[in-house]
Order: sequence, then C-alpha cells, then structure tokens
Amino acid sequence: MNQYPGKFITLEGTEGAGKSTNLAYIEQWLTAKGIEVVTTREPGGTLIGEAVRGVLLNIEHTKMTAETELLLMFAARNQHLQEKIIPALEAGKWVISDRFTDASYAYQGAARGIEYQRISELEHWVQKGFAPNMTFVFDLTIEEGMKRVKARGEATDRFEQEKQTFFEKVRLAYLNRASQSPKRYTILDAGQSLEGVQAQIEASLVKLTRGLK
Ligand code: Z5A
Repeated sequence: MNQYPGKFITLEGTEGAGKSTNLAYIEQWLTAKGIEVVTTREPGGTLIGEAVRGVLLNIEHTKMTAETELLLMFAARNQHLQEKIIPALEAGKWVISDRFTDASYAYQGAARGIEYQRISELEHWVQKGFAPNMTFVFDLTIEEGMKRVKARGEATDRFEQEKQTFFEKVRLAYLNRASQSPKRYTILDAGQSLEGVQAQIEASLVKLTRGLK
C-alpha cells in the first residue's frame, strides 16, 4: 500500500527488455500532464545505494553469496526509501523506479533459490506494508533481450554473466507474481516495436491518471 499523496510506479523485467528506455517515455508522458516526477533506479538511487550497486554488479565479486546479495539489495532499498522515495511521495511527486522489490523475489528468490518467506520478512521490515501503485513487467524472450544488450555494446556486469536458465527463472517469477495481483501489475509485450510497447504503457497511464486535473 502507498498512503502518500504521490504515486509510485516500478518497472521490472529481464535484461534488455526496455525498462530504461521506457522510463524516459513515462516521465515525459506524466510531466506533460503537469505531474512532478522523480526517476530513480535499484539497486541505487542515492549516494549510498549507488555505492552498494557498484559492489553488487562488480564482476570480480565471484564469491558473493545469495544471502549477501539479498541483504545488500535491501540495505540499498532502505536508504532509497528513507532518503528519496518517501520524501518525494510525501511532497506529492510521482516516483518511477527502474526495478524495486519484485526484482528481489525474481532474482534472489526464484533464480538464486532463497525462500520467498525470507524475502518477505525483509520486505515487511524495510517497507512496513509500502508497495508500488503500479508495476510494469516488460516481458521478452531471453534470447531477444540478450541480442538487444549485445547490440548496445556495453561491458557486462556480474548478473549478465549468468546462464540463460537463470534468466528463464527470473522471467517466469515475474509472470507468476503479476498473475497473482493483476490490479497492480501490467504485463507488457516487450517484443513489439518501441511504438507498440509505448501504446500499451499509455493505455495504463491513462487509467492511472484518470480523475486528475
Ligand atoms: N537486481 C536484483 O538481482 N535484485 C534486486 O532486488 C534488484 C536488482 C533491484 C541491475 O539492474 C541488476 O540488478 C539486474 C537485476 C539485479 N541484473 N540483471 N540482469 P539493471 O536494471 O541496471 O540491469 P538490466 O536489467 O540488465 O538493465 P538493462 O540491460 O539496461 O535493461 P533494460 O533497461 O530493460 O533495457 P533498455 O536499456 O531500455 O533496452 C536495451 C536495448 O534495447 C537498448 O539499446 C534499447 O534502445 C533497445 N530497445 C528497447 N526497447 C526496444 C524495442 N521495443 N525494440 C527494439 N529495441 C528496443
């Protein structure tokens, strides 16, 4: 639940599915409606969170355990919530985050094998019931996502070195979570052209902003 005046939107999906590209589209769309928007990302979003991101993505950290990974995700998230997300929402701004807690269930839970119950305990401790108003799940085949990432030509991080089966588990976990709460989640066919994906996003944003001046 989000009891603050601003709304909280999160973007999720496997790598290369188009989250970062469309975050900019959502920001522009909402800003054009006169809404004040803050964009951010996880892990990261604050000075401390970005430092933790550096630790999490570093390809030299081959010995990182799944539990350490999960705790670092929630350490960064706690800072992100207290320092950036909640103050912005309290001020009536809308916050759009490239990934949030669903990623912990999908990556550290489904793919790394940590029990959901353990993740849920951390979620309750850090978030105290707080959750996004809307979550877009960018659904794309792993092959197509990898092709897009390769074409972008950037250096790979620690997660991107995982095998295809790891990402298949992540994809399935997102789809399962979304199917359990269809009111909060919108699954997007991210295999469509950018225009096609943005038309799907716009349809949801129209519903979310209905009634606003
Ligand atoms: N992680 C975790 O394990 N647990 C957690 O709790 C959290 C995160 C919060 C970093 O995330 C890692 O952290 C992530 C999960 C883990 N690891 N992985 N994998 P990240 O979000 O920074 O990393 P990412 O998912 O790898 O981001 P990405 O590769 O940048 O993906 P994207 O943002 O979804 O894609 P994009 O940059 O918007 O698009 C990729 C390319 O495709 C780009 O060149 C676009 O121009 C192109 N594109 C986009 N849309 C289209 C369409 N429709 N058609 C054709 N081409 C397109």
